[in-house]
Amino acid sequence: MAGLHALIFDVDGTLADTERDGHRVAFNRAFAEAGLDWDWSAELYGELLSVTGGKERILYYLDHYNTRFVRPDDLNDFIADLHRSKTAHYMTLMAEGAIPLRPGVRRVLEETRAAGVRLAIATTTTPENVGALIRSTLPEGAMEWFDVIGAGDIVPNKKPAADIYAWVLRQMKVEARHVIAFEDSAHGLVAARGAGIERVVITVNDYTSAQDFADASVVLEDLGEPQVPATLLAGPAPTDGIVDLAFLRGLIETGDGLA
Ligand code: XBP
Ligand code: MG
Repeated sequence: MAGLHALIFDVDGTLADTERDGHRVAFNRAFAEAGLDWDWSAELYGELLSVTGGKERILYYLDHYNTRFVRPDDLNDFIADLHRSKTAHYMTLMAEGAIPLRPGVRRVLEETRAAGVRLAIATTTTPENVGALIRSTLPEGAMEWFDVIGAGDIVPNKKPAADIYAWVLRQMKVEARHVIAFEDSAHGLVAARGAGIERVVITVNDYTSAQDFADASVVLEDLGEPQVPATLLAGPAPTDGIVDLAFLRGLIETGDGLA
């Protein structure tokens, strides 16, 4: 039996629904502060999410949606400055407690950690943003719950490239067959599978629910809470609609799942 040794969590859309009311709002505040008339609607933002990484997303927006913008000579510096400002706005939003964790996330973190399962993070967003979300939603000291936090520009290629998951696996010195990844998007699923992680739990959100999750182990609306079971979209059903340690161990040990 393979055994469950570690869980690796994506952040945006998975731990919390941070995209529409967190990152998008922070981008717009940074644009306004820089005197730009750019305004990313919730709908446009859904299209921009096809590119991961905030700096990469701004460039994609200029290349495809705002081609008339007169670019400064130092475009990369200009984008990096805008993105720094966006990160500051995002951290302010998190400190104000703008976004809660998704259902079941804290329960799964606490239950698995108590059982000796190691926790880690693999995300495209910045380390500052990860810290801001964790500090605003979990008890003091919760950063220490995570053995490894893989975030932002520490790898050359962002999701759907496998780099960040491969980096986290290397840092943890854990084999992919002992790991379950948690993701909300097809890009994230491809990244995890690309690093050799065969078990991936998908919790969809409004931006990702129509994406292709055929390679996932299970697809749900969320992780479920007692009295508030999760809706199952594909794969094996967790008992009482609650993703818990026993269900996760089952995914690893029986090889149940779509993939
Ligand atoms: C998240 C992202 C990030 C955030 C913005 O992807 O694509 O770019 O939208 O964060 P994932 P930054 O959930 O797959 O990690 O602006 O800090 O990049
Ligand atoms: Mg995500």
